[in-house]
Amino acid sequence: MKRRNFLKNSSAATAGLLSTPLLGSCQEKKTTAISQTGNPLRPIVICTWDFMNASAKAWEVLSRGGSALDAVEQGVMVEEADVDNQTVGVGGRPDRDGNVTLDACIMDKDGNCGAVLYLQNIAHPVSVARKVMEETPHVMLAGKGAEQFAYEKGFKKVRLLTEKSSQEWQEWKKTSEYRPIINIENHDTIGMLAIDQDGNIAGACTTSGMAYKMAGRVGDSPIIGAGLFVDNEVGGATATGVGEEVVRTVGSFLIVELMRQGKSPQEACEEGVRRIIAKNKDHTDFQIGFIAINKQGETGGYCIQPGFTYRTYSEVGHRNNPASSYITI
Ligand code: SD4
Repeated sequence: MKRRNFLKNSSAATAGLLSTPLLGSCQEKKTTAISQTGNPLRPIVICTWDFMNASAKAWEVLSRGGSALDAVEQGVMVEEADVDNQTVGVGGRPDRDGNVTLDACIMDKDGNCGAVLYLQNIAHPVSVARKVMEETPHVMLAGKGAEQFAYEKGFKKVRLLTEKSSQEWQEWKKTSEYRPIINIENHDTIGMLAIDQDGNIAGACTTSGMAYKMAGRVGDSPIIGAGLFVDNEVGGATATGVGEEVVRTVGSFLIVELMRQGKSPQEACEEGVRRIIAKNKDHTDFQIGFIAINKQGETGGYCIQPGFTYRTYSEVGHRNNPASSYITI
């Protein structure tokens, strides 16, 4: 693959009007929300990847006056329940030992947050994270403690490993080579941000993490500030991709702080990616995608490798937006 770095952020704004992702696209674009009334665009939802059903569910909640918090929870639950999504919830790919372990977090307009890490046997980690936020004095619960808490709250024990994921794992074990495939195998985590009719922002992020990871490994997705951050005065950001790199730069918090200092969501995502690149000058063979939204309902997304897309749903339409990338083909 021939690669060339983007050196500038100045390309023309292009609204993402595509119903299918432009995989490998090297377009650079800025997605700017414009309300027909000229007021901040709300309600609105944005999520990583082409998760049409999840964003539609969140929109359904928002458009009947529901809160951003309910919208993001119910939106990402669609992917957690989808057995065909092998990177989130039921059907997720297991770790090296064949165990599916889930990470999720949620954050509300008041800066309250909850997270579960390394959770097994529970279909909806985001809802357990919400219970941690609302019904405990803690922010994070991990492993057996999180699972026990979930049962106490009425969640049912389910088998997360599907036949398909199990067979793929058996196949993987023949070589046991850990080689994440950019944009496909390991990168379909859903991070979602929403603004409701009252202008309040919330976010959620949920994943089964990197396929065939070491037992006990936790990525960025349940880490507040890394995989997700929301500040109701400013906006929110969330991430997908190789979690270790997002944690090292506290990516989502960084992006929200950059927006606080005046950057647009697009500019802030681009700077977030550049910080990661700066720490990995010789290691650009991995994917990170950031999305962000500000209080006005403006959105942005940026990634390292071509191929990342994100969904937006507002009065302006339901769109799959190809994100511009640091590396182009
Ligand atoms: C992780 N960030 O566990 C997650 C993986 C991911 O799309 O985003 N997959 O590192």
